[in-house]
Amino acid sequence: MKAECILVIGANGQIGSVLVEYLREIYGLGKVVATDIRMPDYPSGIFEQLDATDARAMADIVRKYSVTQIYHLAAILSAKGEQDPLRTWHINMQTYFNVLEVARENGVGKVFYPSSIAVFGDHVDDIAEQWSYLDPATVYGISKTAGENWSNYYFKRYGLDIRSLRYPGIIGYQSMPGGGTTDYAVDIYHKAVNNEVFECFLKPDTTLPMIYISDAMDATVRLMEAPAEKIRVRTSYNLAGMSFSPEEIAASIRKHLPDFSIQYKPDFRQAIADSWPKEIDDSQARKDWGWRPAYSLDKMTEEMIAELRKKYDLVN
Ligand code: AKB
Repeated sequence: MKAECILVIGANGQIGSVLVEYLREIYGLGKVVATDIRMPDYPSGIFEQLDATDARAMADIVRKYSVTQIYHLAAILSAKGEQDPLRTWHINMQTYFNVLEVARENGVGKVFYPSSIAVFGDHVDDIAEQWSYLDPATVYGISKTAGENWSNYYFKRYGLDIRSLRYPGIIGYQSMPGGGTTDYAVDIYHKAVNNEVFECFLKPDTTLPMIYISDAMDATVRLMEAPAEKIRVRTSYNLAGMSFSPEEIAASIRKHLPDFSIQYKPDFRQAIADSWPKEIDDSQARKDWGWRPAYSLDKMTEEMIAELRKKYDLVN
């Protein structure tokens, strides 16, 4: 059996920084090559600086380490992407085309492509089904929809084993998100444990699909480890953890921190959130490769508060 060597692109981001550690625990420290355009604050394990728009540099790293799997996490997210739509399209698509071509030309066995609930738009009411219509409202969502279709094309045309999840908003204590519409649901915990008032950029009743980071890591590796014949969706799988609104997460936090206070000041991100579904039907993922989330809102809140208290040294 060929030994795995995994390349993670965008390793310093919200998902990447946690995923690299998770993969190293599973496959071994020397088997995961972390790359990012920025140097990490605290390098550990193998790290290479990589601008993923540079296909030649990416190919050099793939050959240097005999890479067998690529997790491509670099992207500009929904809210930040709206500031410069053409640049967002360029970065999100060029980096993915490079991954697809480098993987194809160098015999990389598997590719992970993160898609998003941002692929859904106004034609989905409250619940997004696996095969709901995709009419994204943001350039980030348009790029993810295109990426899903390119994944399917490379699978069908070249047999490249690409697997993908439509991530909801991801919430974790280890790292901060940047440039997303669901970011409020991470920031709120940081403000709460530090006894600060939280100013929310969404309205109180804006329900969005979310997932706890441990569930997101489990889903990602479970999908990548599933036998190829179980993977029946080659665009991207719907993935759900939980759904809640700002007023519901605030109520969950108040069970631990009764004085927590939230104020609402909706901005341009409200329109993005309004274009997304409230809930995701992930029954196809459950059926095909046995996906089950472990975290509810309250279970996540308990862990987030405990971990952030440790992080901020607020244990007693
Ligand atoms: C965002 O808010 O842009 C991301 C996403 C849902 O893909 N977290």
